[in-house]
Amino acid sequence: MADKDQTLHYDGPVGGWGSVRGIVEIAGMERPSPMALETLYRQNKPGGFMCVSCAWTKPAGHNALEFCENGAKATLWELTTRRCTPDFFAKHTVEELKTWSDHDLEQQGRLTHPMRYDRETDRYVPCSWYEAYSAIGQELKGLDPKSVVFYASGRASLETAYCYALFARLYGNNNLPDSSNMCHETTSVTLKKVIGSPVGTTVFEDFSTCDAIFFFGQNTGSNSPRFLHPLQEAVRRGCKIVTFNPVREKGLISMINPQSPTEMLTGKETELSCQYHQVKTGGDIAAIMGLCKHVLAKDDEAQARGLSVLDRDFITQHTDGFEAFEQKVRATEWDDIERESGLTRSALELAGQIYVEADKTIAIYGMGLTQHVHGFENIATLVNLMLMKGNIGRDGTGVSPVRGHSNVQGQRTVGITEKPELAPLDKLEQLYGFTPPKEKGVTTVEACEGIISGDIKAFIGLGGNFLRAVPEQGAMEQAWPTMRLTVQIATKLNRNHLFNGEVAYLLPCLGRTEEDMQAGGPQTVTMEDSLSCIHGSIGKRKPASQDLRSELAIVAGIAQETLEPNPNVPWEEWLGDYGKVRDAIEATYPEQFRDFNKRMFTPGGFYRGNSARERIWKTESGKAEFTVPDMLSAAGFSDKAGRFRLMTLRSNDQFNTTIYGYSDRLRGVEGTRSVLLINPKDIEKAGLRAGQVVGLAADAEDGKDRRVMGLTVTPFDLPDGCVGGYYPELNPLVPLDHHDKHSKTPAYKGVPVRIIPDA
Ligand SMILES: Nc1nc2c(c(=O)[nH]1)N[C@H]1C(S)=C(S)[C@@H](COP(=O)(O)OP(=O)(O)OC[C@H]3O[C@@H](n4cnc5c(=O)[nH]c(N)nc54)[C@H](O)[C@@H]3O)O[C@H]1N2
Ligand SMILES: Nc1nc2c(c(=O)[nH]1)N[C@H]1C(S)=C(S)[C@@H](COP(=O)(O)OP(=O)(O)OC[C@H]3O[C@@H](n4cnc5c(=O)[nH]c(N)nc54)[C@H](O)[C@@H]3O)O[C@H]1N2
Ligand SMILES: [Mo]
Repeated sequence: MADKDQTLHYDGPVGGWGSVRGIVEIAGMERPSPMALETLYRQNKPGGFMCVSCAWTKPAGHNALEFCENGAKATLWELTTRRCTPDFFAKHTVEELKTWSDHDLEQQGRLTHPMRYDRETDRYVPCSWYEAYSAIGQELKGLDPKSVVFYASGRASLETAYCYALFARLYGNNNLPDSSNMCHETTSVTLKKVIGSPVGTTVFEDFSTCDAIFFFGQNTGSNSPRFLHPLQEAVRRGCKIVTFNPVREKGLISMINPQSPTEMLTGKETELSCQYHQVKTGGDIAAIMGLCKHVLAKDDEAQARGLSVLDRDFITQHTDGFEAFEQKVRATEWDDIERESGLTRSALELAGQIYVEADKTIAIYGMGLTQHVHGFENIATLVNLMLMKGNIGRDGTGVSPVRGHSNVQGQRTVGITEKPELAPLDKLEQLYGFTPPKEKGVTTVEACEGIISGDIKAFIGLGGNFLRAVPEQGAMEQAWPTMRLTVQIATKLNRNHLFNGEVAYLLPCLGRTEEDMQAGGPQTVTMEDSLSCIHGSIGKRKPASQDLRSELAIVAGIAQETLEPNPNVPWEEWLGDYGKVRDAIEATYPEQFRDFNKRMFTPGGFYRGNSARERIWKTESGKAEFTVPDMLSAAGFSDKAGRFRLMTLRSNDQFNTTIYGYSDRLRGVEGTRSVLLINPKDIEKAGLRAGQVVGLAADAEDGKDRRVMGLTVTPFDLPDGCVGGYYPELNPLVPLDHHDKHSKTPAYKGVPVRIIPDA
């Protein structure tokens, strides 16, 4: 029998008292500083600061409290009164800290001093900022620029991101991978190819006029909860939501708005999805082909009556490749679609009918589509579906990837990219009088390959927990210390900081909620949300320690010690007044950042524009492109006896590798993260029993030994042959070469595994 404590079956809606309790619990654990609540009130509002959690948009007509359970957790996490000081590091060797959990490491609180790793004593020891900058500069000067990686996790502001990318190029490389390479890179590559714009085309107002919203593999309730409000409003005015997800995620089933006193008191919940399809992991291409088949069938019927379901004018005028795609859809058999999607023809026809009847449809997606070997085809097939009825570039429509980190999209916008063709190199040359490197830089996966092979000799991390977030953890942890230089700019201690190159520094920075005082006074920073709106953000809290520096100061500090002086790159002036960095961003991207300083506090942000939304297609053909998928499964491997498809999931109680606690309230998994979620039929078939402890081994063709032990078999409602567990604990199972073929985004949602005894 399942241990009740381990699988509490939570049947309530998302939001409601559960989410308030979530905030209160985290507030208890983090011991936030006084005035933390005042800070929460200012979250996501003009003149306030932008949430450090997800990238969901910050609407102009904001709620009294424009934050959610998880945004509050992220803010309180930053405002903790706990401090991870030099005393702490004096007490613990790094080897000892490796035995601690991710949760316990971050629970030590905010880093307070710049630290250098001392190999002899295996401890971090305090150092001065000057020592750190000059030692790092010396090292960088001695290295071949090709062997240095400048990683960014998607939080740093547009100002810091711009400076960081410029620094890397002045230094001599495009080695600027970021967390996006593990996340929505599939989006950037696919959407750029098929509609000519690397980001989503929907804007906030579209949610008030659309007739249907199709959701693929995005877990709104946990990962972008403020998005539930416009969804709730859409449903109330009659919009239909159809969801495709192997997991029945509570957030997409129903919600109670925790900010509505009446809903809280009456417990009245809104049903969100009118149809919920538990597609097989990796089964979306097949499912979407099924929807397309239904659209064509209905169009054939309509044609007989002189009507049309397809938007033929749009297809003729704006798209390329429809005939080939149409042929492929007609030639695809329902039997194959049913087998690969795990859904029945009649279920797909029901979903397809909503699409046929809706005049305006928005398609939403997340990691369930991007993190597969054929992630490109997942997204491209979804775009095909949208193009059939002209659902791109018209009010109330669009394809809308939901981004992760709060400024991950923006970092790409202002130059953090390993793809030189995406950076305005000519402009940089003209503005700063140097020859920017033209050679392609490394993606996250290529950076890992380089670290393992020894080609990469230095790693600078602007935030994040790279080593914990990437695939192939075993080999990566072994290879990491062979690097010459590792530098981590961070707010809290994490597992990556326990693996160090020969020369290693841990540099603590200000968080976004904190006052950033520079020579020219307190500074403002900006970010871009998931719907391409740019917002200003002012931190007002007293910094966690007087020895912290802003991220921009740290980047400028290292850059100045590394590069020859260049009168066109006035680091000191920029540092004294971030407005001047914004002027530089405007000079580099005049169209998108016109009047940047004037517009940054526009309520709701200012929209940076999107050509595809205007039906201007910056693609090879000059049109929106239908593509023909060569496969129906995105998994990229065949099924066989004993092999399962593993999805690595986020719980409601984590932000990426930051583990707030052990309560995945919305899925009813409590008290542990070491679980193997698997359906009761598969438990029986595999001869297991609920509560038994097992291990997982990667079932990759290369035969390498990759395993994670100590997982409790936990009955869970999943499609046959699909199992789930938590990221990042299961990352050692993901082979490095298991990634989307086009973008190299790791296929974290479709890992072939076998269940092994826990011996
Ligand atoms: N609280 C909180 N918020 C976050 C984060 C966090 O960790 N915690 N992380 C942030 C970041 S960086 C990101 S990128 C986003 C991530 O947000 P999401 O895009 O929602 O990513 P995940 O939670 O990894 O998985 C999304 C969903 O995909 C489903 N899924 C898995 N495989 C498949 C499949 O093959 N097909 C389909 N249709 N669905 C599938 C899973 O069941 C899950 O519901 O959230 C951001 N916001
Ligand atoms: N198996 C599996 N692996 C995955 C995923 C998955 O779904 N499954 N998802 C992938 C995705 S979508 C992403 S985005 C990556 C995330 O990868 P990363 O972005 O590299 O990881 P995070 O966990 O977000 O980074 C957390 C750390 O950031 C630091 N930090 C927090 N706030 C700040 C700040 O304001 N400034 C600075 N400088 N540092 C700060 C803290 O030290 C904290 O420990 O993981 C990827 N890995
Ligand atoms: Mo992400």
